[in-house]
Amino acid sequence: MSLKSKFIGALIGSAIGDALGAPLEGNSMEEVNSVYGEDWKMISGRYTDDTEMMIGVAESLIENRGFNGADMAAKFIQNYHARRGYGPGTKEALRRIREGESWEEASGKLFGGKGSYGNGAAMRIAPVGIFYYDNADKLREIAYKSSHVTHSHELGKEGAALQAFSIALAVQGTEKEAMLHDLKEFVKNVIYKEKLRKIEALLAKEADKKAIISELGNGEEAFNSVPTAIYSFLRFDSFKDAVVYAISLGGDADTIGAMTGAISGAYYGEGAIPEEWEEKLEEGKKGRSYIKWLAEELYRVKFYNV
Ligand code: F2R
Ligand code: MG
Ligand code: MG
Repeated sequence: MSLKSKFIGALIGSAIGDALGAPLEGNSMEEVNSVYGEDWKMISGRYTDDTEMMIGVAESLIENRGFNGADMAAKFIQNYHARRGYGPGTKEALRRIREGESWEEASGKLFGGKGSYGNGAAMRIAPVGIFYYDNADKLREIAYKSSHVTHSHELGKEGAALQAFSIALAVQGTEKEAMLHDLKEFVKNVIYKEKLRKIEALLAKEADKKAIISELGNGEEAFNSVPTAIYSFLRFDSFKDAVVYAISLGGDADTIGAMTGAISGAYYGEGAIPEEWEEKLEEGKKGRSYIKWLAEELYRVKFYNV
């Protein structure tokens, strides 16, 4: 499978997971499973803040041939539409920057000066995961820096780096068995190390959904959602099964769907994404064609530097 197909799969897969999970965000696993059976249809195809911010990350990397914090913050602000449903911390960080604070300082003022550990940095990280898929040190550096625009807490940044590295391993085509080992070597924070250990144990016994939610989480915190997305990807053998499972856990369904979709799309490539989902994903100025174009541009800049 071509690398270009993996680049497109990661970005479109993320947007599809987001749009598929969006109507279910905030519902419990029991509520989701009482309404949905086997047939998972894309309802509106509208994406949320997850994809709007991912678009900003991609645009900025392309225009700057790499990371530029002031520009990335500006892209987030230009693209911002409150109706996409942003987290309160991210909203506040972007307001501060819009009103003149520097992008380096704004996010550190949130949550009593601790910074955010929400999953808002991880949910948008797919462009970093594909662009730096072949350089783990650079990937970590840019994942931390791009997170810092809105998320300065160590756990928010580490969650984004872990998600980006999962996407990178998927682009490389790393065998699933080897992936957990590589992720454990990569991650620095003890909370994520423990979650990766739990993933291994849960995969070994095909645990039920209640156990996954209580052990890995389905919330808005990066440490309660990034590991859940990695688990969803590792447990299943297709893009569709992984993403449907991720969303069926309820809770932060759009975001866990987006992160599972990004890893799965990077692993299986665009061709493995159900056509009926891709066709239903919103079109328009920054819709599915634009997202595909961004992935192609990241590929072009990376490999041809033009
Ligand atoms: N905001 C939403 N969904 C609610 C509205 C959707 C509704 N359908 C609508 O249309 O209005 N979803 C999006 O937000 C999540 C990403 O959040 P982000 O960007 O990380 O925001 P924030 O506020 O920084 O963090 C999220 C929450 O985590 C807790 N938290 C974070 N850091 C904390 C700290 N240091 N101490 C204590 N708590 C902390 C807080 O509860 C934050 O609000 C995604 O789901 C995205 O889809
Ligand atoms: Mg969202
Ligand atoms: Mg969400």
